[in-house]
Amino acid sequence: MTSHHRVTSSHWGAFEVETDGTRITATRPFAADPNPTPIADIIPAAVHHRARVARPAIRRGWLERRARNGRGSEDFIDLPWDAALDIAAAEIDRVRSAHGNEAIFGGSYGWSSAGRFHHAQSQVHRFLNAIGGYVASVGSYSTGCAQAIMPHVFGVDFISLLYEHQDGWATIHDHTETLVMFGGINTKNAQVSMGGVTEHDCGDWLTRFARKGMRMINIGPQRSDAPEGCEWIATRPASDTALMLALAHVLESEGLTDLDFLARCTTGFDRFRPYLMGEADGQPKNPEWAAPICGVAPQTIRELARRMAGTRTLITVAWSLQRAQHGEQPYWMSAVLAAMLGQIGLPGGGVGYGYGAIGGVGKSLIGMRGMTFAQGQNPVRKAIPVARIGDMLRNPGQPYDYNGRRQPYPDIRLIYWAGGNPFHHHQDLNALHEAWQKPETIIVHEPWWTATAKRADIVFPATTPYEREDIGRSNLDDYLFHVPQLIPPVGEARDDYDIFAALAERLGAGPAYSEGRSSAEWIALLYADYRERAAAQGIDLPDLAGLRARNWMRLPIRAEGPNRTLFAPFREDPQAAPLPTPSGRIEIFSAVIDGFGYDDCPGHPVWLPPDEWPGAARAEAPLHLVSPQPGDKLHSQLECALADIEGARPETLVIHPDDATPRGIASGDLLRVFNARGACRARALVSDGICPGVVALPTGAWFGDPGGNIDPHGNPNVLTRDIGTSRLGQGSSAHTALVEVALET
Ligand SMILES: Nc1nc2c(c(=O)[nH]1)N[C@H]1C(S)=C(S)[C@@H](COP(=O)(O)OP(=O)(O)OC[C@H]3O[C@@H](n4cnc5c(=O)[nH]c(N)nc54)[C@H](O)[C@@H]3O)O[C@H]1N2
Ligand SMILES: Nc1nc2c(c(=O)[nH]1)N[C@H]1C(S)=C(S)[C@@H](COP(=O)(O)OP(=O)(O)OC[C@H]3O[C@@H](n4cnc5c(=O)[nH]c(N)nc54)[C@H](O)[C@@H]3O)O[C@H]1N2
Ligand SMILES: [Mo]
Repeated sequence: MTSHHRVTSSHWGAFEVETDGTRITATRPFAADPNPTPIADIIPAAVHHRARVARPAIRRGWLERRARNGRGSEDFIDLPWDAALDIAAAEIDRVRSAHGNEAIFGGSYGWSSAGRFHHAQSQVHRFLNAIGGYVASVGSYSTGCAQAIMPHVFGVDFISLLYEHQDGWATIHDHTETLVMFGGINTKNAQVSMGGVTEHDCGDWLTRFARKGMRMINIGPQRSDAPEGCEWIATRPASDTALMLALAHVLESEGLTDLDFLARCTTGFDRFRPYLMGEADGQPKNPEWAAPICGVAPQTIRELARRMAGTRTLITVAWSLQRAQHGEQPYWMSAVLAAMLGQIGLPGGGVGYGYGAIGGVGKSLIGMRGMTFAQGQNPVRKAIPVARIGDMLRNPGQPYDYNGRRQPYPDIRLIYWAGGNPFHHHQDLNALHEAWQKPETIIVHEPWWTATAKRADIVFPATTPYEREDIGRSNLDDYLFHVPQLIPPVGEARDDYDIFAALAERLGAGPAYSEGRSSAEWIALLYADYRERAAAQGIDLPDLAGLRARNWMRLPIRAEGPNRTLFAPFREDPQAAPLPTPSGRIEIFSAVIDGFGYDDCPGHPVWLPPDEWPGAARAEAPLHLVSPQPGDKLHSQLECALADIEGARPETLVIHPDDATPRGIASGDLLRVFNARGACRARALVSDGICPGVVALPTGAWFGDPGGNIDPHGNPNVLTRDIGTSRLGQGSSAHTALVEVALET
């Protein structure tokens, strides 16, 4: 705590922190990072912000009457730690005795902070497991839909596909001639990565690609999704599957399909082809059919298809495409299109997912997994798809479909959240606010008074990473950090670990949770184990004292030269190296999915119009809203301090001149953005860098007023729709929403 300039690591990278012993006074870029992000600049203001939770707090109506209504509007009463812990432990015990542990929801989704030990997710799950279990959640808001569909197509789980089986940047640089980027590759998003990205190199790679003469084509609603200088084919959101089908139609009608690859490495083209060519439904999926759907001229589609067939082409797909109703379809169809091009398994060819979505994708690293704090076993073997929380709260006991299974939603009485902000991340927040009044008790750990903390009954103040010691390491990065404690805890904040240990003790599960160890002892143990595994791989690491003294080090795990993906041996000999799909090949038609009988995700990719998109626009909501990730922060984190900056809020909404002019809107104007689900304020930015008929409002502004009132800060989730992508994926459909925009009077 005495050191004054130390390096710390975060989801947005490493940075130097300066303190006066009790307060963070400044941050500075980390010297080894060629492109440091400015996200850390706001840390001093955020860490000492008036929005910090100072003391344990209990909502008045809950404390006095166990009242469930009043969440979000009532005041809180501060309590001493022991009193608050006693009350929380007694309540958890009451719920588990009266209703069983399956009445406790501990999915607790969220990014919380980086750091291997102080990971709120692992800790809340370990705690709830130690006291008898909880209802969990599976998948993510990021890629939940892809995680369900892609194993049916390629046989590998989506996360390992991303991180282990895709071409690295160097391979793309050396081999790709045409880079077709659905949803772009956005360096704004590559600022962050789960657990951290130390060298921000995505932008440099894109510059190198351009310098080499690679043709880079951004396909999507916003020009800014790819670096300046890339070609931009402006398309409407949710139309990618139609465009991909049309590209496939051109290949097939012009004899450009790689029939040999299809025969050797795929199954089911014979089932898909009649749909593509229109023999099945009388509608050929040709460029003339796709043009009015996606807004791209037929000739542009034809030329692109020919170019893709004639050069080494890598199709990349942003994660945003699957965060929409029927998000399974563009993902599956991108694989089918790549298979028809026949370049899967060739270096720099085929298809890849999420380049630029986070900073780690494209870095080729060898081995060395991170340290993890074991969560234990969950005796309650129930988990919902993560984005279905609203449905779960609204429909206890009702059945829901998910990837071939049908199960009833559990009846939740107590929600425990640590390290996430559902009143940032979930869709249709006004509806969530209603559903949120149903459980008897809601307990939240938070450093800040977020919209979720304000809607809890019991709030425990958590430390930030600057207030505790940890180890920093991401599986997608090649640096290792000792994360020093830089300042004492702010207010009465405690580490999540200590809060759970105190509760576990009161619930008779102290030893099961803590095994008698302090945080410092756990960190020493996790690191010693990690060091041993490193040694087995021939990597010599200092002991903990040594790492503490060094603060950080680069690990020698960067793969040199082009990498070889899972698909190369498969391509060479699909018999000898089959994929782990039922057929051993890439599944263009999936008998398994077909067998589920879902009309919203049939046996091969199809174009299904969403319920809300420009083709279904109505007078009261004519514009398609996309809500991308914010460039100035990570989700809703640090927002309290960013919002203090003069003129920064409400958030900025990008709108095309064709849509702005008839509404009398100019850049800088204050807007009301609304639909039947809710309304928020926003600040206009009129730009021809967005497709007409589409508006973009980033996520992350703190949700203000519930109910019919207008959200003052510009949180798009008052407008988004809370439906699953389909019965297969049940992912978040954040990008499926129609809105109207008007000058705020
Ligand atoms: N409309 C729309 N909505 C979206 C998306 C979209 O594209 N459009 N994207 C979705 C996606 S992909 C994601 S991943 C989610 C992100 O949603 P979240 O991950 O829930 O968002 P964060 O703001 O990162 O929330 C993390 C919370 O943890 C708190 N925290 C930080 N460190 C600690 C700690 O050490 N202990 C504790 N107890 N708390 C801590 C922070 O203060 C913050 O409130 O949003 C989703 N929502
Ligand atoms: N700075 C910063 N970076 C982040 C995050 C953050 O909060 N801040 N969050 C991280 C997280 S958790 C995740 S999951 C990733 C998300 O990574 P992505 O999901 O890839 O990113 P988004 O920003 O949601 O969307 C990228 C772009 O896709 C375009 N788009 C939207 N809908 C469509 C569509 O239907 N078709 C096409 N072709 N394009 C479309 C939009 O113009 C948008 O700008 O980002 C990560 N990176
Ligand atoms: Mo995400």
